[in-house]
Amino acid sequence: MKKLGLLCLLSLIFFSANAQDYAYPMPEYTPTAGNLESRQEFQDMKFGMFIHWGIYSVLGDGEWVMYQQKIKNDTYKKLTKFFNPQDFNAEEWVQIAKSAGMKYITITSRHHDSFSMFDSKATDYDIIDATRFDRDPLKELAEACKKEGIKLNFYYSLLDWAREDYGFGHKIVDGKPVDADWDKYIAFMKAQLTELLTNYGEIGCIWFDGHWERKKADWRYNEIYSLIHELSPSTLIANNHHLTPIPGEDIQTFERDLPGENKGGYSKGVKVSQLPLESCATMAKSWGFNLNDKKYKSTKQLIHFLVNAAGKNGNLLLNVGPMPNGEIQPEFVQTLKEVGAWTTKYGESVYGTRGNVIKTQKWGTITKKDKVLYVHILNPTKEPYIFIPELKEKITSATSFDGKTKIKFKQLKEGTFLYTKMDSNDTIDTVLKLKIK
Ligand code: FHN
Repeated sequence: MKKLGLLCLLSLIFFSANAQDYAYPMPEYTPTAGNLESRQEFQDMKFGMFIHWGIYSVLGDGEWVMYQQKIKNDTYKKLTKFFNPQDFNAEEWVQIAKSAGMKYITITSRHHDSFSMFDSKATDYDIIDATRFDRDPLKELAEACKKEGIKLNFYYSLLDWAREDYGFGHKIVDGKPVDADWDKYIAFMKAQLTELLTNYGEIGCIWFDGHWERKKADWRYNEIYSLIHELSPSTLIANNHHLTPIPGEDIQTFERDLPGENKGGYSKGVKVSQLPLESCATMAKSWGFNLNDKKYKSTKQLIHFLVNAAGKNGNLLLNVGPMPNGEIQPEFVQTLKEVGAWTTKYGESVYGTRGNVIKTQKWGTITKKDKVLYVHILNPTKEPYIFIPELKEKITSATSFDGKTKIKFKQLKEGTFLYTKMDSNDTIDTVLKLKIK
């Protein structure tokens, strides 16, 4: 019942998705050459690990536990005393991501609960000042990522349930919360973003979240985005506001959905833009560690998500919520290993590809790299062929993925027939290669 109430509330919050609703000044923005290059690199990477980790993990009830269990801030703060993740090993996390085939990591630097998971001089409510852990996990992660060639991105919550200057729940008048200190809050965020962009090496992306809680506020993106682009022009900005992107942003995100879809309920009316696209998804239901969440997605489901995202020209940012001891739960590690076996074999058909070659079909989708089309048969047909509509490119040859078996095809004006045996040994995805002119 509690969950149903929350769902209703969220769907109300997310109902409107019109970028024009945001009526405040935006930065004058022309991306630098370095920024445009980062966008290409981002698109080439295709697969990233999302990490939701905070003191909430102690309660094992997801990252919204403070809100859902109506825990007052003074009580919630006691969690800092129990958070001492002695088994945290940044190298291990990076290895798990890397062997799954993930090329980047996006980690929560501060979530809605207000707690900063990094050493921040802008607040004492951070991992160094408020816990006995006495280590900065983002610093350790930044070092491990650098060593292993993994890009590091920071999630940053705009919404804050605890700070007085934010004034959670206060009415918004003239773009600001009444009886709070909006100027101070904006200055605080700018100070933290400056820390995140100057103390952790090169950061691939700042990934904002929480705008949707305050749609009528002036978030001062003109200042915030300009600050980021000035401090680090190649760093990309994503904002999970569930709107069509607004000026100054470099990536468009889709929560629990493929680009252009709205099955998750967060993307109603959202138009797919020309920016690099990214879908984020959970491995079970929850983002933050949830002891009771056993709704694990299968390896096959996750690979299909990755391939379908690539087919729609997007990346997949797949989430893990580490446990309070600092480890990623074994169920996720196992599934990621299996995903890794697939990406090791078929990665070529995903990394560096672009999508939107055809509309997604019942049987699957297509990705493209240079003069090769990768046909992904995700749902084998009953007929001994598949039909590919709308294909403009002239096919010169069709083979199995390993190139060893030739495949008969007939290319007509209306589309192409590929006479293929669906590989019953490979029920996840039968990948075929079409060479084109
Ligand atoms: O409220 C958050 C949620 O906790 C999580 O961080 C997801 C990730 O996309 N975003 C928000 C809901 O839109």
